[in-house]
Amino acid sequence: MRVSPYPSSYQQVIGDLSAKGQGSNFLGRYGRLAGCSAFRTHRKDLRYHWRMFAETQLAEEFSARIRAHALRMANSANSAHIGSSLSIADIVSVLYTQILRVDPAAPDWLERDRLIISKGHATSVLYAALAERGFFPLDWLAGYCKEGSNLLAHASHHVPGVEVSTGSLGHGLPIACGMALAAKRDGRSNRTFVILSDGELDEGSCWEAILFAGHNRLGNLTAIVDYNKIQSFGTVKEVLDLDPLAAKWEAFHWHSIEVDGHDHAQLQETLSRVPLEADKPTVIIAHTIKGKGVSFMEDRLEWHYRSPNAAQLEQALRELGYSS
Ligand SMILES: Cc1ncc(C[n+]2csc(CCOP(=O)(O)OP(=O)(O)O)c2C)c(N)n1
Ligand SMILES: [Mg+2]
Repeated sequence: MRVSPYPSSYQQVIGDLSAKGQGSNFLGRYGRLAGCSAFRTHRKDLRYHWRMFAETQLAEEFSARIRAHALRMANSANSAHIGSSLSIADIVSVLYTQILRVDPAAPDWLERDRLIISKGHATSVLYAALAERGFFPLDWLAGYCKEGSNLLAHASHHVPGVEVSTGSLGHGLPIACGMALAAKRDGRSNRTFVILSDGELDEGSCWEAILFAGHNRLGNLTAIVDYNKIQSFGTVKEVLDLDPLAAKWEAFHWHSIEVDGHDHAQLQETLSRVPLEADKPTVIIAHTIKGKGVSFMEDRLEWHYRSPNAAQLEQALRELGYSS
């Protein structure tokens, strides 16, 4: 089996999944392939392409799993914001399978990378990803939004692996700036990532933080904007237009790049290269679709607040390749 360039990725995720008896078929298949001598003699570039393929497969399967968990959680808790969660499932998946240096056995490890989901209403996929990575048992997910559970409707730092409680929009980036500045001053190499929503950028506190990070040359900070073009009560264009979004961040001394927020290979390639410019914070503007992965939820405003009933859950899971 290959050596991963990311301390916490691929092999660790395989370990996490198989420890729980959930290793997937493709992991077994490619794991056996990697062990055979013919495969070992292949050229370096072939190994590279296989590695990229296997990592993308891993992240895509992880995405489907966390989408399915989020849908079941929304149905069981009768909670909202499923569209917002599905929107960032691919980003969260690539981060947790390929990018973040984190250790589920030591969630407070000082050198860990930090991830803040500033759009804290989209927390179901975060909880699902943390459970899949082994930060806590998968059966905790059934308690989501219910009496006696720590898994609150908005991200709670009482849950292992959640860095910061969020939900009141506009707080995540300012906190991430503080974390990145502290790491820089302490000489630590850990990175800070923060996922923001497009509607959230209506908050003035975001722009204070954008100004601050550029000024302080926080190259260890990466913001990912979930640019799904929909907020609670309308489209971003109708409510408060953000365009030209990349130019605005650039004017505040950030390096910007635009990607397809559902394209795993593109996300992986971009996230593994940050900072894209020395000593500059990076913003990744991820073009996404609210409700991505479930045909009747995609790009539909009403799925911001609705939860799927039993029949809708069944259809959604079928579309993701699950029978129930
Ligand atoms: C400070 C603050 N004001 C209002 C809200 C209520 N609220 C919840 S989600 C949301 C906006 C949703 O749109 P967007 O930010 O684009 O997130 P998406 O659901 O598209 O991910 C709002 C206004 C909030 N959570 N925080
Ligand atoms: Mg939005």
